Amino acid sequence: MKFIDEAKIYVKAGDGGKGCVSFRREKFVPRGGPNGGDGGKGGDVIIKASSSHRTLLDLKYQQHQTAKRGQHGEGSNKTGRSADDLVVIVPVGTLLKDADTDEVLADLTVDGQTFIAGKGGIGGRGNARFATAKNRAPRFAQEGMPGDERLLLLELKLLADVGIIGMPNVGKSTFITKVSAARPKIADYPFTTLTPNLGVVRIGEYETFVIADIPGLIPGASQGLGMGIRFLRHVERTTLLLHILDITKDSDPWTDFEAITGELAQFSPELAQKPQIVGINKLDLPLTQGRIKKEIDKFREKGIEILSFSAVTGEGIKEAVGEIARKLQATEKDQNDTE
Ligand SMILES: Nc1nc2c(ncn2[C@@H]2O[C@H](COP(=O)(O)OP(=O)(O)OP(=O)(O)O)[C@@H](O)[C@H]2O)c(=O)[nH]1
Ligand SMILES: [Mg+2]
Repeated sequence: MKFIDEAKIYVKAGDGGKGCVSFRREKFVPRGGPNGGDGGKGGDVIIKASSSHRTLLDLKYQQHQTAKRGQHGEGSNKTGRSADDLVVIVPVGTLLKDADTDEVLADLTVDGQTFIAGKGGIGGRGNARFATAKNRAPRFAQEGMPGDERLLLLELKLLADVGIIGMPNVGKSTFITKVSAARPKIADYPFTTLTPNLGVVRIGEYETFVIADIPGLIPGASQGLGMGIRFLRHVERTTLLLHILDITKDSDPWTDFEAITGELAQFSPELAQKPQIVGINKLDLPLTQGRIKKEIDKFREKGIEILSFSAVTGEGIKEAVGEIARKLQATEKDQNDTE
């Protein structure tokens, strides 16, 4: 299914139904009293998060979400029926903004969470309500109130504990395949991954964490090179980042590491500050084995501990997952302590 993480929609809640002007008609009674009923309420537009939805694709093609109007009131004091609410389903993790002011209206991070994006108008009162001692036969009734309308910007930001970042082709998708049931496409060319993938990693019997694989980053991504940096929003909510590097004939992991960290900072300083676990992949390759020690030392000199593993053979993967789980717990504990 196509992954769409942004949509702009116009919501219009239902207008209230009109109040009715009507008079009782009875045999032999020349003029009965007023009996026009009230109009019904218009439907609300409700945005609801669901974990069974993964994308905003549906909304890309249904940009107008209009709830029905209330029924008009009728004679014999019959109130018009209120319209049903219109429920628009979005994936969990959807942020709702007012498209005109950019104000954040709601962040739907829990399955079933709702936000009323537009309130339906109340129905107009029928003429029966306006009868007074002075005016026993009012010939007027109210219009219904208009339903709210507005332009909404929807932004999906995936919810994961760990975000995998790194240059294209370093083995990010291979890693997620190795540690979870996710099966993203893997291939020996850059930009194989075009949309984020989520995987659930099991640690121990009951504990799990969610890991997100996003498209590769390159130097200049913040200027729009490659796939750009807009996918970084999907790792913004994570607790920590797993930064995967590889060693190729003409590349140097430290230079790559600095370049990618620079791109993160361009996207958001908070993201660049997030705790990272750094790992060199493809440990099974002779080229990697020949240089790994020297490369690890370079990181150590800068005070950064770094892991090494092979997402193909599985060497070092268990240790990497253990380290991620440990750091996740430690970071979450720190965050809870400071809150
Ligand atoms: N030898 C070896 N090859 C690996 C390893 N991990 C990944 N590869 C290979 O490297 C290539 C790229 O792997 P991917 O997992 O698609 O890389 P990616 O980082 O997801 O790449 P993008 O989605 O393009 O950003 C594939 O041909 C993989 O088979 C590894 O540990 N050892
Ligand atoms: Mg990939």
